[in-house]
Amino acid sequence: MPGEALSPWAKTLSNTGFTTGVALGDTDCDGDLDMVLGSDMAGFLCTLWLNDGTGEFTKAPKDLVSPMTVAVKLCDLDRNGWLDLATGNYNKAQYLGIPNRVYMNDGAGNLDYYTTLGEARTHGLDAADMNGDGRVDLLAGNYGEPSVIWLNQGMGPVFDTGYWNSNYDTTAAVTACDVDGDGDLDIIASNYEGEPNAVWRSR
Ligand SMILES: [Ca+2]
Ligand SMILES: [Ca+2]
Ligand SMILES: [Ca+2]
Ligand SMILES: [Ca+2]
Repeated sequence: MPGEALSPWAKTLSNTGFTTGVALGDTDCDGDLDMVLGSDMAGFLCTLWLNDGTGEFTKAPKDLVSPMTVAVKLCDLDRNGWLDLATGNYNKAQYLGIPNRVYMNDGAGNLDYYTTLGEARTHGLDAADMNGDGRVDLLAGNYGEPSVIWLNQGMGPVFDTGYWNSNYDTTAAVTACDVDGDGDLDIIASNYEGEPNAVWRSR
């Protein structure tokens, strides 16, 4: 109701430690939003939390073996109606790139490791159909090296890259959106270390 105060409702999930990424989506197709948490600390894995429909979350039995995950993104990569997961990974302590990962939903709500995507210092992820072919592509914003669009070629899916490279910016987050209203998706990259943020317009 307009003007009505929100009821205080603070709650915590059991400790997963050093969480750096969160994504919400209905991973088990039961009508409520579930949650994936990523952690960039060595020794902590990604976790999937299932919603009982009232906002109470229970951790799925199986953790996702995705090391040093800074960003998580849920999206339907194979267009079967079940949300899949991409994780952006980065060894911050050693300033090293490590492979990003893709997990496919098995159609029962389980996210199974599927493939890696490159080896970069990925800090930000987004998912959108960048080339308008109906398949969701993945954007990886990388820190101190070129950022990349992974084009979804279907057939599994298989990914191809080279579609978009930025400068060697210290990119911390990326998002795809149509900023100039011409019907195609552009990209906003937010950069760290005092660098200008950037808007990349599709032409
Ligand atoms: Ca659900
Ligand atoms: Ca899927
Ligand atoms: Ca596409
Ligand atoms: Ca545009």
